[in-house]
Amino acid sequence: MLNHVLNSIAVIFILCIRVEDVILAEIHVGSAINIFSRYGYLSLSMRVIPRNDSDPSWIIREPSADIFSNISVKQSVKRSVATNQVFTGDFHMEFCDNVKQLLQAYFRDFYLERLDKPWQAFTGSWTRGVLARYFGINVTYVTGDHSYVLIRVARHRTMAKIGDDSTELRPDQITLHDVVARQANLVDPGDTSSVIEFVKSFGSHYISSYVTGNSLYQVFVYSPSIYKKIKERLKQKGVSDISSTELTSYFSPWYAEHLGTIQSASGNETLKGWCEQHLKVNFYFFNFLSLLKLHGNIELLKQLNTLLQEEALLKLSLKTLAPVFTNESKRDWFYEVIDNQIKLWEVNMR
Ligand SMILES: *[C@@H]1O[C@H](CO)[C@@H](O)[C@H](O)[C@H]1NC(C)=O
Ligand SMILES: *[C@@H]1O[C@H](CO)[C@@H](O)[C@H](O)[C@H]1NC(C)=O
Ligand SMILES: *[C@@H]1O[C@H](CO)[C@@H](O)[C@H](O)[C@H]1NC(C)=O
Ligand SMILES: *[C@@H]1O[C@H](CO)[C@@H](O)[C@H](O)[C@H]1NC(C)=O
Ligand SMILES: CC(=O)N[C@H]1CO[C@H](CO)[C@@H](O)[C@@H]1O
Repeated sequence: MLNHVLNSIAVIFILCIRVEDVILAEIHVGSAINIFSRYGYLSLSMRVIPRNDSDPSWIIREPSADIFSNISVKQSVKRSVATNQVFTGDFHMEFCDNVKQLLQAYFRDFYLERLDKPWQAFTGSWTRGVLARYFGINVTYVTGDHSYVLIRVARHRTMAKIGDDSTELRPDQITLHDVVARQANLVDPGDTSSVIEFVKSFGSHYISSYVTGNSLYQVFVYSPSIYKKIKERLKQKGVSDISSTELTSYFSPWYAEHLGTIQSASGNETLKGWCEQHLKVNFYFFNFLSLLKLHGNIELLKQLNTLLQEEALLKLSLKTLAPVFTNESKRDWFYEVIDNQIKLWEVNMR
């Protein structure tokens, strides 16, 4: 049985390439993608981390299929995020006990239905060296002996979703292209390959919502004992109740073992220059760049509000294609096969 399922995965892996009928120039809510075709490698087809490629214009280039007819007309809402504030987006600080929590934190806003560890779909293939490069830290600190704080400032640009409030699609709300409906009808409870065929042809998930924009982020590395002290202190006091000197000290080489370089999700070089110019901190005899300098600095946030353009994917929600199956027993069987595949991937990738 296990062997059979493993074979099926291999089949998906090879044949998925054929789904590339439609390559989206623009991301589009309602498009279906096959997450199994690039499990562990999704950061190659979705711009979520600074990449070094010659064409910076794409945000998602995952092969996708249009399966819902009229979904964009009837149900998708796409709009620019309102900008009546100094800065439109969020500023976050996350405490991460270990590397796994750091990955989890970075991909906190990426939801893939039925996956317990959605971040693995993006990071499963990363080596320590790749991870270090993406997070802007020295690879010697990517070990079990360190803890991390991730600071991130994200500027939201466009938000798209299906429906007005809920992102839930019900079978009675959708119309399928005929070819999709026909193959959905061929799914036969008990027959794994009928689901595999369907997924291979159209996908496993559809895009139910996303947010684009750009972000700056920085990773601070600590020894676990110092990390615990700082975490405890900030938990008791709150960032805004601590003097700026004290706060600066925690995010300086005084306490941190290592300061990561400031990265942008899109890898934009212009932003790098801006950071070097504006985010310098002098603290006693230390000179370094810190995102914390933005904390409460209206003038700098105002500038960033303009500089962070629509260049990367900041949030994503993928839902399974289950609503395609109006017949309940077919739908349950779809879930069962999908869940098995996901479990195998999550076990096999680390
Ligand atoms: C980016 O790619 C260029 C050309 O392939 C290479 O010279 C450069 O070192 C790369 N930079 C990074 C940060 O990987
Ligand atoms: C990384 O850290 C090690 C040990 O602290 C050091 O020897 C090495 O030069 C550093 N590498 C880079 C690229 O900074
Ligand atoms: C990088 O960001 C700057 C400032 O917002 C912008 O002018 C420039 O077009 C961006 N570059 C790329 C390659 O997107
Ligand atoms: C649902 O599908 C099953 C299996 O293909 C079939 O036996 C059953 O009649 C279908 N139910 C309905 C209401 O069409
Ligand atoms: C298949 C389907 O529902 N097509 C409709 C899509 O929307 C246009 C414009 O509203 C209609 O004319 C089509 O009939």
